[in-house]
Amino acid sequence: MSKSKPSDFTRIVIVAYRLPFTLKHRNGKLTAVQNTGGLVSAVLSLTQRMKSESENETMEKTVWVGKGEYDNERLNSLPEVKETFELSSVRIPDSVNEKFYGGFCNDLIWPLFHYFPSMAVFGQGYFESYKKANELFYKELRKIIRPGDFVWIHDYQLFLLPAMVREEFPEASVAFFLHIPFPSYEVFRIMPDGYQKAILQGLLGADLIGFHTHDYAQHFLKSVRRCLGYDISLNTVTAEDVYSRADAFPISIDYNKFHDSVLLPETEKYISRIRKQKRDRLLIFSVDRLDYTKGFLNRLSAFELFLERYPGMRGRVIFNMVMVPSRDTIVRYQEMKKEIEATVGRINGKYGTLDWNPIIYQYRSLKFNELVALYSHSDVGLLTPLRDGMNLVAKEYVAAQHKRAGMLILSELAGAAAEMGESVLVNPSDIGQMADAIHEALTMKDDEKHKRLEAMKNRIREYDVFSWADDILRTTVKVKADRESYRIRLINKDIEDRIITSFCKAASPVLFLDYDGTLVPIRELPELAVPETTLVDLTARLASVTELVIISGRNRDFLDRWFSEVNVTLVAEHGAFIRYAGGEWESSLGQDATWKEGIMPVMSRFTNRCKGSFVEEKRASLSWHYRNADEDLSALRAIELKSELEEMILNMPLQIIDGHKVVEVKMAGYNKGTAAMKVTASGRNDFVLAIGDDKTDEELFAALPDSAVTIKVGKGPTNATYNFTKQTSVTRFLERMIEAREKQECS
Ligand code: GDG
Repeated sequence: MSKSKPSDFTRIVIVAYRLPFTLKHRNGKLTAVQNTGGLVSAVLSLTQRMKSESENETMEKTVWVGKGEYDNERLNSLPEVKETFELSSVRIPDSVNEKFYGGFCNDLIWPLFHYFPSMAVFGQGYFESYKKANELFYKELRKIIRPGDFVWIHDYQLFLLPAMVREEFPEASVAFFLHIPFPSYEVFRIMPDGYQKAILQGLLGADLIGFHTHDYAQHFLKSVRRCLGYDISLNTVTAEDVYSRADAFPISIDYNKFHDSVLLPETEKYISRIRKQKRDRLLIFSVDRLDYTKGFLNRLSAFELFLERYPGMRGRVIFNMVMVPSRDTIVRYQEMKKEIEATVGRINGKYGTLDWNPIIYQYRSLKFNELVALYSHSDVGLLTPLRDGMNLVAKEYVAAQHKRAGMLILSELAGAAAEMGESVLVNPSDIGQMADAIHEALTMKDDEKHKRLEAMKNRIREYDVFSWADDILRTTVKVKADRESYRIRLINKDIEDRIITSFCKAASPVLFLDYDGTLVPIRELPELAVPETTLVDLTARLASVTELVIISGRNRDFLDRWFSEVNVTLVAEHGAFIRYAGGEWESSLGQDATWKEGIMPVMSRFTNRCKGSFVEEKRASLSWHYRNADEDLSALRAIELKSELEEMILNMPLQIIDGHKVVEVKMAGYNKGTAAMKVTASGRNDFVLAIGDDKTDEELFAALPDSAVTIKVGKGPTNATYNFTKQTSVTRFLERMIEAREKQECS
């Protein structure tokens, strides 16, 4: 098992579409200005901290791989770069980049993942260019990767990269973080099947796939289940060669930087300008890039309606709307900009007076201190995107509040809403609600504002961008360790050989074999899962070399019908009945089965509410099977059924078993574990082996002594020591056991 701690990493390798510097080439001279985003400082601080954690100072400079035009040598000799990162630029020809970045990323993924499917363009050659660009990134990355690296890939431009890394470097530690929303499966599946699979499989190359919110992570997992059919258990996806975890890691900000910068002299300069301009008026602000996801027109309509509904506010409020230039060479964006500007002009024309313009509109980016000044002196932050992965401006605005407090109005469709429930949350399509929210926020009492802000500030301060980065790194270490221990548990040839050797040496071995999913594959209907003659022969041959127990949830009739001729001990209905080889059925139950009369109607009702599910009645139990029903609906119904049943069986000697696609109610006091204990009670068995696939087999694995060999068929958490990946491995393994023992004539 891996013992790696974060400090065991010797280097961080970031891969993102953009390098962390803005490069300018003027008069033959190249200059670099470090980008001020949270990610850049988080990564630098993480490197610093890991350096101080690894006492021997083995931590190396962080490498940042991104699209760039200049030679690495030239870039890395720039004084501004030398201090911080080692840059590695990926050259992407314009012809590829146009269809990769402009096309697949921004014309397809961006609108689709932000729930604008009608704006998604499925352009010719987009996907091929996307693949090509990911390959170019990989070509650069593979030159760099070394053992001890933590490779951290960012955002929707690089969905295919993690799997490329995993294929060539199976031992690498890889995290991926998505900065935009991951849409619900119904939207994701609008893309052609091939794109869906490539994106999901690409991402599953990472140990950890991080999203801003729990919902995005769940959308991703659901897409994996529906599109690839992989097993998912507690956010962990497992399949042949895949072991990946998806979870929420809401990105944050450098809280102290935004909070403290308000008090800096460089900021004060801008604050006095704002004071002069606003005088005794109230100030509302918004800052976003020019993009259709930001909901500018809805916001303007809401502000207009606010002025109409609350005439007393006219002349007393200014809305400073900052729109940061972005993609404005594209016609669609130019048109959007024109429409926004026309609307601003119309509202100002309608309500403005000689000394008051309701909207101040700026189409430019602000200097950092100017931005902080605006945050600190605005009475309301009106951040109402139609969709946003997170929205960092909301967190920055809250962090910049001091004694003079403002209030945040936040779209419930921004990822930030999941953590900022104390803000005034609005639906950006509900213009009336937004208009009222503006009034509510502007007139909110100071006490109330402080109370709400404190709660949000504490959260952002506690989980700032540094904790966020740290959290991702530590979780990746954990997932990697889990992946390794998981792989160790998969049975390989050596382990099989060792088991068979001890089996051969044993004087009195016993084997417990589950039936469905272990001896035969799971079938759609239980009655279809009948053994073939080869299986009956196999069990007969096994029974001639060892004591054999078939331990099943099936009823007595079924087991009798197929195995009456075999010298085998049968356990029916999960331990309710035992028939020792050559003996009669013995019951572990009382006779009263009237409890079924209460349970049956409930299960029948759920069958009617969930097409494809059915009830199976056995002597000692009732089961609601849902393996043939719609995946999601039945999962929900199963939860409802369990909770209804739990209430019903309170104070009754009954037990609910949450099996594989089955909810079963049975009498309490016995299970496969108690049955196995009865069989092995004499203590004579010097070799015990159990194989099973279901949750009910877990009780068997748990009850057996540590010396027993326990094997789960399938993946996922288990009490068993080993796993087989597929049912067919069981038959092959049993054949080997028989042969080995027959050859040694030790039966
Ligand atoms: C993605 C997702 C997610 C903005 N204007 C100016 C300026 N900014 C700074 C802000 C803030 C950042 O840029 C914008 O933050 P967003 O949250 O809007 O993020 P994006 O970079 O657009 O995009 C988004 C984010 O990634 C993080 O994962 O939240 O949902 O779309 O930090 O302060 N900074 C300066 N002048 C400006 O005019 N100095």
